[in-house]
Amino acid sequence: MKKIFLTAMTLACTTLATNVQAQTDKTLLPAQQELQLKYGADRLGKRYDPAMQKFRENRLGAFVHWGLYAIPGGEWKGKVYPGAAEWLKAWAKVPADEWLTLMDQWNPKEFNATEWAKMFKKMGVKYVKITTKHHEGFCLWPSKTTKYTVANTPYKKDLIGPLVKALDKEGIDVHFYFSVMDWSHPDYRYDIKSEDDQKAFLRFLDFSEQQLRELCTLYPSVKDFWFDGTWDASMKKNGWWTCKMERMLKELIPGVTVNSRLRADDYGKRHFDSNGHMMGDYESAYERRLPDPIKDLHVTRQDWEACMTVPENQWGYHKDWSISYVKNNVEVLERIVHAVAMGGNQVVNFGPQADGDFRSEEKQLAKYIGTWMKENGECIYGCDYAGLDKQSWGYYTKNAKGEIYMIVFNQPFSKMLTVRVPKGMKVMKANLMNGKEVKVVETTRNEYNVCVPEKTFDGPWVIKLQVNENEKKVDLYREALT
Ligand code: JFZ
Repeated sequence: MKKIFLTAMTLACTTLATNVQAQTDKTLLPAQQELQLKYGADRLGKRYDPAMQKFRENRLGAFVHWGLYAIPGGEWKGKVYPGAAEWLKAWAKVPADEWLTLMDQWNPKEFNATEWAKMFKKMGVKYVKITTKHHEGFCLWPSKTTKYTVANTPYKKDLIGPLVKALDKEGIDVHFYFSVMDWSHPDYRYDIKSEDDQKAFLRFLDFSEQQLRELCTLYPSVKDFWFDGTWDASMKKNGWWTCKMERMLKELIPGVTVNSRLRADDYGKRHFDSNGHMMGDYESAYERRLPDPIKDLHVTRQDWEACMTVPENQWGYHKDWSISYVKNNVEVLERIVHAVAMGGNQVVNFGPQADGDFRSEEKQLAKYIGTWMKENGECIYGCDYAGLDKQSWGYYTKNAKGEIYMIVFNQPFSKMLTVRVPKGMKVMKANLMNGKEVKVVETTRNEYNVCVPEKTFDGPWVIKLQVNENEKKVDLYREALT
């Protein structure tokens, strides 16, 4: 299993790299020379409707990976596995039937949808992506399509419904994670090697379609579907289905957004079609990594969302966080800022315990991020790539009014920050978030020093710059860069 997964991942990444290349170096074919695709990109360029605009302005989200894997928490028959806890079934080679008997222990007595929504609200996230079904096949909603659901556990109750309601009430958008790959279903195939395989797989695709329709009917306020587990050869040979699902969801839920990971085209090309156009509404390949702030500026032209784990690679609950590197608060914050500074969203993962509560480290992290966002959130929400050269002190973002923020992670010894601006732009004034003005000195043409006070807290400074911006020139500069 591990081998299959790794091979699939390597392939996925290689394909992706080639496609990104095609996107960036303007080698896209003129429209009339493009391959005629039935299941390629449904649209060229970004979406600008209000729902997509909202997705983009949200910028900060939380991921929740919750399923049966939270019960063993990375340990099977006395052995602790260091790999991702939600993949434990694969690491410990547990047969599906045996794995699914964990359902007899599913009873999250501490689960409180209102408390969850309050924690996320305080953290300052604008959306929550929740695993409706991960690779194991267990559904957090009482699906009529399978017996592997919450309805057939001691807990009995729906988990998605109350969560949707509580999040809706707090004004937090709900996004559904959905794994197409399903280890519980006898008709799932990794590849299609015979007619029988295809027949079985078609039955499986029909089952998946029913599940998606059900989710749309039961929870019509959902804003986004984030697909996963679509890298197998079987899916690449059935790209038509991914296209059909994207269209179906968009018909059932007006404005819904869909990630690029769902999609494969007529030739099995994923994320980007054979003509190099992104499929779906936003790119979702930046997983536990981020684009390089100098080399990868092409991403600033598309919509994208990154997702990150707090330990090295644990999405589901793992009982032992001491076995791998765990990021500190400032590192998590830096990844949020890094993504926004390049025009993307960042989603921070949570892996709730089997009892329905969050581990203390995650609660503490949510609190830290929330405190910082409350004071400095205006440099995140609705902000974008600022078009300025990256400096080693941190990152820039830009709000809709064209004001620029400096988010300072590395406080220099000299307490002076270099700001290099494009021709035609002048820095007029700099203020801290508390309104206090800080000194700006023009050192040479198009270059300034912004002075920062002594730091007395754990986290980055935010400085807001008033610039007399010549939009046109800045855009030209950005064109030249990318
Ligand atoms: C997938 C899942 O296997 C994992 O358990 C978790 O849900 C994560 C969010 O998604 O893992 C992936 C999927 C894609 C890549 C890497 C890990 N990728 O494209 O590099």
